[in-house]
Amino acid sequence: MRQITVIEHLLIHQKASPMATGRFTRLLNELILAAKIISREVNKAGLVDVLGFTGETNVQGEQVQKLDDYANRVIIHRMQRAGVLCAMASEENADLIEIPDKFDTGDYILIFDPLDGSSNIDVNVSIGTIFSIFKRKNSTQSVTLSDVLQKGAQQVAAGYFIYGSSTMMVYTTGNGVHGFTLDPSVGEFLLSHPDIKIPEQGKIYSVNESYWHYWDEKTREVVSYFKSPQNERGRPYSLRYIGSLVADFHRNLLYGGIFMYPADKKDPKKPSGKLRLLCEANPMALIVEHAGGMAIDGRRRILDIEPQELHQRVPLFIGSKKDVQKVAEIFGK
Ligand code: P6P
Repeated sequence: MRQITVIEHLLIHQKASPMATGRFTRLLNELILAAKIISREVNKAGLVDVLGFTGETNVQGEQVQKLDDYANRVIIHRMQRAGVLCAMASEENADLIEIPDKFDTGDYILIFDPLDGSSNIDVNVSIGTIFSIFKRKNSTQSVTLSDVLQKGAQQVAAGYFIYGSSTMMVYTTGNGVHGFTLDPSVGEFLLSHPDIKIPEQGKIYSVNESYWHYWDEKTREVVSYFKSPQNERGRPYSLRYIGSLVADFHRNLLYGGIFMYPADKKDPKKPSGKLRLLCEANPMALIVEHAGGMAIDGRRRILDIEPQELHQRVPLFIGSKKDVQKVAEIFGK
């Protein structure tokens, strides 16, 4: 296959699209540079002292690992200088991240999880960076939270970087889902998975079954369906669960299957489960829909949910269309 970089692909396939503007290309270029820097650190994490915890906790109440913090700082540093953003929001930061006056600004908004799956960093399991891009509604006044709290269907682009056996970038601007693999010898992400489509029905279900006793009856019925020999496939789905959303999602996107993080009663402060709407569910939902799949919270389409707050959590059932439709059917009974 001819070597095609991300930017080349964007320009070739979206000449007429508003997404091929120089400003969006600039945004993507800076994000890609940040990912290359993070990839370098992740890949040598075992060799230098970036493992372990900083001793702080983030807005989610999670202990911040050094690489989490490092990835967050790299993305903020690079993207503040991109000259195309009016605001950023990170899973690691409680509030909106302003763009200092000394930098140019634009109309794009970047929401990101700098290093998702970070609890796996020390054991060399794939982790990832997730990003979601909006355009602000009005360009007159200074940016406010209402500019950022847009429903997922308004995203102009979304994607993730996965730092695994190789480093990949998977993203969509609404014209299909495309995967690029980093060739470290040239330092470029090259097209390796053009026009990804998720199989209509999978053979894999991904969920943390240790929460069984914290789930409601409908959720238990859903999970029982996928592990039952009496389901429509006539055989149980295989359970695959890494505990790293980007890795679990990426495998199911390519092979087919369903990832579930249901609401549960294990933490009264998190009745809607652990995953965040803005920096996890929305970007993954945009990707999966443009790959032919589906994403719901059990009843509602993820991309239709009007966010109420920056770090709002949401139950997530995402993957092959027929499998997610089965979830909707069970919850809808
Ligand atoms: P649990 C990682 O911390 C993360 O946010 C996602 O990447 C992953 O899917 C989920 O949490 C795993 O959560 O409760 O199963 O350990």
